[in-house]
Amino acid sequence: MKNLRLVLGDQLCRDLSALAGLDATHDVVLMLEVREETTYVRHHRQKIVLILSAMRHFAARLSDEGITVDYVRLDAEHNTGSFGGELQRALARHSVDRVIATEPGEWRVLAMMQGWENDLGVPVEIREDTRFLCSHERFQRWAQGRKGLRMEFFYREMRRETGWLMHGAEPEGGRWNYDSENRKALPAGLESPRRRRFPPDELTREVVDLVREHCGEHFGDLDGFGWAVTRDDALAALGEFVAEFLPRFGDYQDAMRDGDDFLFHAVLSPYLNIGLLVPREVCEAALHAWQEGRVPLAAVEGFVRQILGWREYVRGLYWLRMPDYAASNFLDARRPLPAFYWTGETRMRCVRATVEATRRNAYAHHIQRLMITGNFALLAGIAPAEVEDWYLAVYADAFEWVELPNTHGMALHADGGILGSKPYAASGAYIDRMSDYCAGCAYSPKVKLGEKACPFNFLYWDFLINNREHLAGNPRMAMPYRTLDRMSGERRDAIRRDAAAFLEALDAGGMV
Ligand code: FAD
Ligand code: DLZ
Ligand code: SF4
Repeated sequence: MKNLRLVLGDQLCRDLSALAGLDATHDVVLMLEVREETTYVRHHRQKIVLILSAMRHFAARLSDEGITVDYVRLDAEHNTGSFGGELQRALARHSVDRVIATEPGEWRVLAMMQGWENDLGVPVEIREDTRFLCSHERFQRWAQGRKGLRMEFFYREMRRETGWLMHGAEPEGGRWNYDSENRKALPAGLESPRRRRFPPDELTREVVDLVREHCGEHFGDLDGFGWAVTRDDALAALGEFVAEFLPRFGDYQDAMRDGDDFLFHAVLSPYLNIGLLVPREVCEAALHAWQEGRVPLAAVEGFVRQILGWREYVRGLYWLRMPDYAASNFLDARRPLPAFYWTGETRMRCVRATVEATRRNAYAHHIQRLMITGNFALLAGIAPAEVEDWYLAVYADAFEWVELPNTHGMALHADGGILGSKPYAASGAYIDRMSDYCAGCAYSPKVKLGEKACPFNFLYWDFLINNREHLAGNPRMAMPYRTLDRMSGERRDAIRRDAAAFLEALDAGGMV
């Protein structure tokens, strides 16, 4: 039997289910660079280079093994620009009995894939993506019959199942979660170590030129591209992270510093999400360092929680709830996305710094995504779909299965609390405590009203006022509503006035 085995740009893993049982004498691996995928949102140019270059390196690795790879380049003559169109052309080139694919990471692509058998008249086998630690079936079993789908309980079950950080039936150290120890601000003199970047080789330089030519209007710097595009280099990045950064990952997980773009974070999400690394080996590398006494328990627990907990949980939730999940808009947020999400032109230094870092690196760490750009979008009532398109475009690690629950659920509370028990809304005081942004800002986090006031301050209270009917009944919001209700009527009026003036200027495209 001759099979055509499709490998997508975020499936660059030698153990991919679509490659299982491959017979190199007959089978052909098909890889497709297509315009539709580079433009369904205007991806950051580094993200496109990362994916296309990693695809080309992966194809070369398969060829070196003696596997036949049919690789269609973006600028190939007659490239139709879509997966479906290119698969049809490939079927005319190869007479095969069957197409084998691994399920994609996005609902949009799964819907396409499910139509191929009918449209193309060839059997299409869609296999489960076995790179994850929790299968769809396992997640559904966990979710079944539960009133709330809190990540913490899912995580505990996964800890029990993997045996990671367990001492018999008990969590290592007696606690499941060391989150409360992961919220330190950065001490003034503490520098994060220099992080290795991977200078582009000839193949990557070719892709950089291609992307410069074809995606000129896309967001994002191309100069200084330094992502790993091979498994070997991604493994080197993992090794460096575990040795140099992980020991302090827990302590400063929530900190932000202007100009220090990566701090003690892993910066491994793009590699995990496109298949250069798999979650099991990443967690095991961290656990091994802890077993050898090189990493404290709080740091390794914090890290494992992100991957075994959050990453698996958001994927489970995405596939459990899609396609309806994306359509909800619990807080009825409708404002268009402000232009400064693309230009960075705002007087709010925290937002400007986050957008500029995003443009430089196709990366911002979790707290910048959640508590700066996400928090602003939540407080200002930006329409979820517009915010989601932005997140999907600008980060190298953004694929809908992971981007959507984080944006729609965690940052915007647009799912009405399926993912998070309360909105992550915060005023300027939080940002001031966790970063150095406020010191150089045109606004002051200490000032609550008037021209100098930090917009996050009055927008925070205005958000609570506007969303009282949706949020006041939430026990976790009781305290802020009590504080709001203790304010004088004049103070509340002043908050509303300042917020309205700010939002009017925002809508008019003024410099805010
Ligand atoms: P670290 O902070 O060092 O964490 C280690 C690893 O844990 C990451 O590599 C990642 O694989 C995993 N992880 C951590 N937090 C999460 C999370 N909340 N959900 C899933 N995995 C997590 N992550 C993406 O991979 N793709 C996205 O498109 C994406 N969009 C996001 C949008 C918003 C609004 C928010 C608030 C978060 C988003 N995240 C996304 C989650 C998180 O911000 C990134 O995974 C993280 O910043 C990646 O950087 P890192 O590798 O340095 O992670
Ligand atoms: C994101 C992306 C881009 C920019 N380009 C391609 C491509 O040309 N070919 C490809 O196979 N995949 C690409 N991808 C990744 C896909 O968009 C991704 O596989 C789907 O979104 C499913 O997760
Ligand atoms: Fe951001 Fe407000 Fe601080 Fe300025 S004062 S950096 S707007 S939190």
